[in-house]
Parts: sequence; structure tokens; C-alpha cells
Amino acid sequence: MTLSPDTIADFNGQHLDNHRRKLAYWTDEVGAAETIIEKLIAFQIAIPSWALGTGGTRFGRFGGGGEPRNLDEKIADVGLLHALNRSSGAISLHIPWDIPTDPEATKQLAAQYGLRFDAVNSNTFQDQPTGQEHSYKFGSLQHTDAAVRRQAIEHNIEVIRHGVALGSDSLTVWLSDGSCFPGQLNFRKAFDRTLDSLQQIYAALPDAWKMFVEYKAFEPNFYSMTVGDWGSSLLYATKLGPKAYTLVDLGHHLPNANIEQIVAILLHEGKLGGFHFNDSKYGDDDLTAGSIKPYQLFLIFNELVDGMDARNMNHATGLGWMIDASHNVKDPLEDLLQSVDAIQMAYAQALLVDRTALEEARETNDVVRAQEILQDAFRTDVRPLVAEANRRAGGALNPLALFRQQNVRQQLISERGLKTVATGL
Ligand code: AOS
Ligand code: ZN
Ligand code: ZN
Ligand code: ZN
Repeated sequence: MTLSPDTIADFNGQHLDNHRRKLAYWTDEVGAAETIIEKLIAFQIAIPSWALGTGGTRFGRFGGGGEPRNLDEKIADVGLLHALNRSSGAISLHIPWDIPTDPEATKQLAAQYGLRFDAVNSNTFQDQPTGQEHSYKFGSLQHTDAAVRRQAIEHNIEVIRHGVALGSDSLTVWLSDGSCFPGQLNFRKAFDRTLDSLQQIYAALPDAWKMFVEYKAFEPNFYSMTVGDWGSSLLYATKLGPKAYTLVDLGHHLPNANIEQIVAILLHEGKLGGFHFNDSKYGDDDLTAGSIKPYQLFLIFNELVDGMDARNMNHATGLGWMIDASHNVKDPLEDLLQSVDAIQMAYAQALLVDRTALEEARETNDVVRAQEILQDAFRTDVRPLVAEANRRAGGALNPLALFRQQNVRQQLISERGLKTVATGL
């Protein structure tokens, strides 16, 4: 199933008068509208291959039908999203869930949809049913047994090879390594072994590549995680060298952590690698970005714009902008459209912040004014700007509405069937 430019243009035509009326406020009254629209057009967010099927919980999975059955269909799904919003121009693969058997053909297929390959993800958090000699039950890069560590290192190097073949230029390493009970692990040995393993992977990185070290406070290990917070991730990244960076998954902190401050400091230190965007109420809930704490998402973007907007926040800056969200009760494609939309809105709102006034308020300790400046931007309805950016880039004024109007899921079900199981969690 594809969405033709004509279908999109027809849809936009039906909604154009209404849209123009809303946009008029912006174009007539707010001088900055044009620059914001241009920045939104340039901004692309990578879609994780593992979010295209209905997500699981520990207790069950309720498939929705028409889900991609292989890598080609996953690429086709991201192609659909990108056709709708023109802001999802990249896909992030997980190995071995998405092993490309013919990388040249896979690359060409992605190019047809205007997609590039973002960070490739390694997987040493579960045992693979075939071709794996040693178990990761007690960790991978931290393991007490050098043979297990070697297997995990080689897997990561293999992932880099797949990435190179597809034109990706970064590796995300998320480790479930840690311990479940006090006494189980020698923290210092685990740190040293993990560092040593990461160094061997780092040594295999091609020149222009980056390594993203993702941290997570807890789960699946519930007493200690060997890369458990931004401090340890930054420590590893610093010891590894200039190609290593910290990756921030919004759901990977202890409750109430000040993520925007973490982002500001990492960016300031030149060590922010990128994001796994999602939202959460309790832990690593992987809920739709902006669905629980939209103000937090805005505050994160406020720090990003403040720290790097002069460099333009598109992929050319080398940051990995990825989503990591998937769950049980929504159509995965609708969910991803919502996430991208929420991220675009947070970015647009952050661009509205009057930075000169904000700095003035800060320097004079005018707390109320500083707060008002941020909230003023956050409380502004930027939806017409996002819609206009999507439209000008060739996408739909309202991607979700068009997705429903075209019965995309029903069409996917007729093509692929009702019972489909995507690889992954
Ligand atoms: C796990 O909690 C992490 O968020 C990783 O990014 C993981 O690789 C991804 O969620 C796929 O399971
Ligand atoms: Zn993640
Ligand atoms: Zn997450
Ligand atoms: Zn996670």
C-alpha cells in the first residue's frame, strides 16, 4: 500500500481553507513563523523498526493485524509514515531482529521511500534461539566469563558491519547488564570489564561512526544496572573517546529526574549523542512522546534550541533523534504519528521562546518573568505551523486524519493478513 502525492494533495485541498484561516494569525502577527516552518521541514526523526508491531507487556501481546512480517515491510511502514508527515525520514534497525540478507536491495528499497538508516542497535539482552553458544543470563559485556564477553563484543562488531552495508553511521549499545541482588556483582569489576569490552567495540568503529551508550536506571536488573545513569554513561563515553556519546532515553530515569538539566549539561560537554523519545508515568513505560509530560518534552527542546540551534537541529548535526515507544493498545503507526507530531510541537514551541528576554530575567533573578516566558511559549498553539511544515514538505496537513480516512490499517490487513507477528519484543 502506498499513499500517492495526489491522495495527499486531495486531502490537503479539502482542509486548506480552514488551515489558512488558522495560519493567518501566525503569518500576520508573528514574524518568526517562516523560520520556524523551515526548521520544522528540515527536522527528521528516526522510527525504530521494533515499534511497528504492537508492543508487548511482560504479560501478553495483542496483535492488531497487518503488521510488517519482515524488514521490507517494516521499511514500507516507515515509508508510509514519512509520506504522511515528511518528518520520519529514517529508520533505526535492531540486530538480529532485522538482519538484512541483501543490504544493497534493502538500501535501494529505503531510498525509494526517501529513508536513510539511523543508528543500528545491538542486542545482548536476550539469548537468540539459534547460533549462540553462550548465555547472557548473567550479563554480556560485564560477564565474568571472557568467552561470553567475546561473543557479545563480536556481535556488536557484526552489527557495525550490517550498519556499514546500509549506510548507517552510528551504533547504539543498550545493555541490560547489572545485578538483581546485593552481593551478586562486584561493581568495580563489572565496570572494568564493561569498559574493556566497549573499548574493543569502539576500536572496530569506522572513522566517521559514533557510538551511543544508552543508560537505564533499572529493569531487567532491579538491584544495579552497570550503565545505570547518565553519570556512568558519560564516564564510559569519556573514557572511550571522541566517537562515544551518551544517549538519553526519556523513560530510563528514576522518577522525577530533571531530564532537561541532564540534556543541557551533556550538550554543553559535547557528549549528547541523541535520544530515544517516549513518555512515561512510572518507569520505562515507552508511551507515546508527549502523552504524559508534554511540558517536560518542551523543556528538553528548550535546552536543545538554547544549546545548539545555531547549528540547526537536523541530522546533519549528527545527533540521533529516535523514538523508542511501543505498546499494547494502539495502532503502532497511529502511535508513531502522534509521537512525531508531539516532538515537532515541542520543537516549534521551544523556537518561540524569547531567549534575550529569558536571559535578562535570569540575570536579574526575575523568577516570575523567566517562568512566564517559558510558559507563554508552551501555551501557544503551534499546530498550524506544524501542519504548514508538513504540507510544504509534501505531507498531509493532518497525517493521522488522512491515515484514518484512507483506511490504511484495513488495507495493510488485507495485504498482510490479520495474524502477523513482527520480530522483536
Ligand atoms: C531498553 O529498555 C532500551 O530502551 C533499548 O533502547 C532497547 O534496545 C529498545 O527499547 C528495544 O528493545
Ligand atoms: Zn531506548
Ligand atoms: Zn524507553
Ligand atoms: Zn527502554
